[in-house]
Amino acid sequence: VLTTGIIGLPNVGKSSLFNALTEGHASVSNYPFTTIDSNVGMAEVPDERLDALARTLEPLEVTPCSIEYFDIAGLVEGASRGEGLGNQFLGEIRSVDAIVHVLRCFSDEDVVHVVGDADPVRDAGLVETELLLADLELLEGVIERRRRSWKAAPGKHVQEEERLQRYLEMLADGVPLRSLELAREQRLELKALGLLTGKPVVYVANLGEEEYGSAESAMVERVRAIGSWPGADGPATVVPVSARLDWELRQLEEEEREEFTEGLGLDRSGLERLVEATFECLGLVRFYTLANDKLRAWEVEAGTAAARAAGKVHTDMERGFIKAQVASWKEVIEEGSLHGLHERGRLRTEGRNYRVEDGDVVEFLFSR
Ligand SMILES: Nc1nc2c(ncn2[C@@H]2O[C@H](COP(=O)(O)OP(=O)(O)OP(=O)(O)O)[C@@H](O)[C@H]2O)c(=O)[nH]1
Ligand SMILES: [Mg+2]
Repeated sequence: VLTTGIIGLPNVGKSSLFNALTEGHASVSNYPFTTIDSNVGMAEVPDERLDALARTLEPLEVTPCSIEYFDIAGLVEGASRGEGLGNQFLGEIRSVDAIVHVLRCFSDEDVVHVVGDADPVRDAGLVETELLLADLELLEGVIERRRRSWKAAPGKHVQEEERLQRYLEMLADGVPLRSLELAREQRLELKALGLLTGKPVVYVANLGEEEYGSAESAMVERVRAIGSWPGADGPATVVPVSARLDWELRQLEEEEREEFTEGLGLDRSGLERLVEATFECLGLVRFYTLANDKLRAWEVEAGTAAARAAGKVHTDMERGFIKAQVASWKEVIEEGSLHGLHERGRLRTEGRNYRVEDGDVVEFLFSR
């Protein structure tokens, strides 16, 4: 499954957000460093298309995609040198796919701010510096260890050596590795090395209740400007939430929740938007299968070929792939059933190299 690490300064609302996302029970208090041992929880990915398909097809079982969240201790300046609790916990999120960086945009005198007033851009800078320093230290260690094999086989690892040295220089210049445009293989290498600044980031602007839902907060605009940092290639992805309120909303019955969300002037909860942004920053699309009366959502990288997507469902399906029968989720809903589309010859037949599109409903045919 997809994994995500929630980071930020202490007392910015990380555990509140975690609870809202996972219906979890992490402790939340107005003291900094409430979280010491990290919390881990799964969240089902809210999916309106899946819900609509389920209403139409009335399957026995519905399984959405899920995301695993790690809620770690607050980071502080110097965390990478072992200050506070942060550094030791950074290790726990080295293997995640994406980072959710929570920024405190609410003012509340009852909730201590470890640095001063609400200033999300300054806070983001402090945390980013800690990530850069942690990566610098990690990469120096890696290079140190690899140097021996580089020496043992001169000329054989030139590219690797140059690449890692280039990363090291970037980090030393304060440029996060996520700003690099890399081929898939190299992105996987960054992930395998556990380099934090190489992971995509979604910024969460944790707004006060009164600001939530108001068209566009000035704070959110300021956070978006984080994208003008060295190496950043455009405005940052920012999702406004109100962690405390979203958590309260989450605990309501669905009908009541919809009423409240509408009353706040929101089309969807911040949590749904966050999940969507996470999928987007990872370049993932969702497709759906209906087999044995079980409807299920799957995530794959955009551009994944049908045969490979079939392998996500079952390895046998990739090996024995014959063809895929495909319709968009909207077509299925319009028709009312896959069978109906089939009867009327409206299911497209696609080969193994067909690139699965977001929202496809796919039936794989394969030989055992
Ligand atoms: N007013 C207001 N308070 C909030 C909001 N979100 C969180 N808080 C409060 O902020 C305090 C800290 O929340 P936590 O979720 O524990 O924050 P954290 O980032 O996990 O903190 P540490 O684990 O100590 O790093 C709690 O008192 C929350 O109720 C919000 O949107 N508005
Ligand atoms: Mg916490």
